[in-house]
Amino acid sequence: MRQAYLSLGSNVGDRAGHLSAGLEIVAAGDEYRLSQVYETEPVGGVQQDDFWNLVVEITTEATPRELLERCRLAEAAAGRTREVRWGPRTLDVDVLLVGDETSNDPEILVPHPRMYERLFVLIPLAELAPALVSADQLMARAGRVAAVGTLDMLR
Ligand code: PH2
Ligand code: MG
Ligand code: MG
Repeated sequence: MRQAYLSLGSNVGDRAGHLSAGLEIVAAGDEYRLSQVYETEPVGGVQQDDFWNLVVEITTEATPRELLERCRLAEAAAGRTREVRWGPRTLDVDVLLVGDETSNDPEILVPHPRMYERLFVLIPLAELAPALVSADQLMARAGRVAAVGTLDMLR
């Protein structure tokens, strides 16, 4: 068993509902811990509503591939369709880290190649696993990220 970290984000419809439903699918019965929910400014240049983002730590034997499959199932269950890259979505789930494994599979790169550029990932990740994020990494990033409470409070 090792700890895998996944990032969840939603900025369309019932954000707390999409995050909760997605979470049950990606955890798939494994034990998990959640960060708070953060309201975050959209990154990537597309004009759109604020996201709610969180990170989940899953204690699992699942491989990066298997975790990617769970992400796809969760996104499909939220009714996600093909959309603009970095545009609005009911639910996005990305695999960040899987223990200390590296995956060079082009469909599922681990560690996630852009995770250290994104404050909406680093802040909730640091809340769950402070040793995985340095102060320098946090300070080098800009963008509004505000804690809004636990998912339990919001749903
Ligand atoms: N996801 C994106 C693009 N931009 N911005 C924020 N704040 N949060 C996201 O989850 C996000 C984003 C593409 O997956
Ligand atoms: Mg994403
Ligand atoms: Mg994604």
